[in-house]
Amino acid sequence: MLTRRTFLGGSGAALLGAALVSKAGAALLPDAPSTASATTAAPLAPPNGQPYNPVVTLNGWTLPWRMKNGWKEFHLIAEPVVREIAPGMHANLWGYNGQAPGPTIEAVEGDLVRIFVTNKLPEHTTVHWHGMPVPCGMDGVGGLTQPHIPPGKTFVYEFRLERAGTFMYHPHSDEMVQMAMGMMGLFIVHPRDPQAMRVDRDFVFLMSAYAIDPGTYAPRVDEMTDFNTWAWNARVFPGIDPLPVRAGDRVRIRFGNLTMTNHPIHLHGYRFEVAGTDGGWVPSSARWPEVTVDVGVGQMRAIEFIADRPGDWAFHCHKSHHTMNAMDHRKPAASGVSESDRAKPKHEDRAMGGMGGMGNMEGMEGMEGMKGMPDMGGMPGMEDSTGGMSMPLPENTLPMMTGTGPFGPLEMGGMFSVVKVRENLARDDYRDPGWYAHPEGTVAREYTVTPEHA
Ligand SMILES: [Cu+2]
Repeated sequence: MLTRRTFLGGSGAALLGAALVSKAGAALLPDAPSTASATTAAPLAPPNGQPYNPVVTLNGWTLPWRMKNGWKEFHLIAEPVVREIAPGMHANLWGYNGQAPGPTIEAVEGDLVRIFVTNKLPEHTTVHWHGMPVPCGMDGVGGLTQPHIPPGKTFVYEFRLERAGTFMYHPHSDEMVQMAMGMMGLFIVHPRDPQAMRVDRDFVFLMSAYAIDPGTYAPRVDEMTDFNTWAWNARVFPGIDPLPVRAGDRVRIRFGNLTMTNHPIHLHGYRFEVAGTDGGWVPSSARWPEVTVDVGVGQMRAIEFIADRPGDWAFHCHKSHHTMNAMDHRKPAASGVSESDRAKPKHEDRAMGGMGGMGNMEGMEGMEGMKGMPDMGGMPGMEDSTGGMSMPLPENTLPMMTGTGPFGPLEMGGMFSVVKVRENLARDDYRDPGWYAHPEGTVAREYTVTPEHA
């Protein structure tokens, strides 16, 4: 084990650790690349350092770095951002380098990393490296292991990456507010040996949730339980990009949960094994087949499977209210259903214009405020699924159940995407291949009595 002094190369400046960077030093800070885009960036092949197989961050990107005297230097800027949650809805969040979640940091087991954090928020912050073995003073717990980073200041974190795995970063400073505002990111530490734990496609995303009232743009940060926007990488269906996969690929999907409840994540068409947790890789002798894995608060799971069944396979949280977008329980009637109509027996309720298209909504209170039945003008890919009823949504508000597939409305929202497994996809092709062309005779169809069957 390196001593702290040799580990830091004996540099007096480096020994400041998670400390303030002086004004003179600020000119030497690495670039802090930023993006306004919420689309999935191509994997960033490492331009220097130890080779590795980069991950693909769903609706996200990887932060470039510079090498300096053997250190990988990254620069995070904590700042207010505007995130497109899905076409038709933007949220005023807090994040890093132009987006929330922040960019994925990728490096290699054994690397020395130096991460500059500049605080452009209106309040103090810190960065905690969730799950990572770091010196205690680099753990980022404001007040406990370091002073909070005041607005306008830059701190530096330095540590060696001791263990490969999937980690997260988030503030440990006014935490409830800053996490509710979307401050989080992924930190992937690749194995030193590029052949170890090798897969063909390696997707990552973070689960986050917000309380954004219909018609508004910013999360309510005092919310403790009643979140209404269930997101993967701060996107909701149909804003979440699909996961294109080449038939025969070994696929890994890693997901971390920084919401305030658990998410049973379910993949159709396959069984998978949990190959990794926040604690590291799971030995193959300790794995078992699953089709759903529950991810607790603050946990990470990495699932792996061989993509040997072509198709468009649904991939989603199995809590059905997490595959829907916001509905408003508090607003006055927006559906045109009066309080007296609402009190009518259910068969009368169903007879009311168009409500049948909502599916069976028995037992759901607050029908009068539901936002599932919008006027969809100008929102591509989100046709009204109710077949008739149409009323204006508040501005900046997504329909509750939305998305259109090749066979009609999907009636989904929130934490839902599609793993698209295709023959003849190029190794590095992550473009949406469109909808699956089912072989003839393999799609469920209406049964009709024909003379042969009679
Ligand atoms: Cu969920």
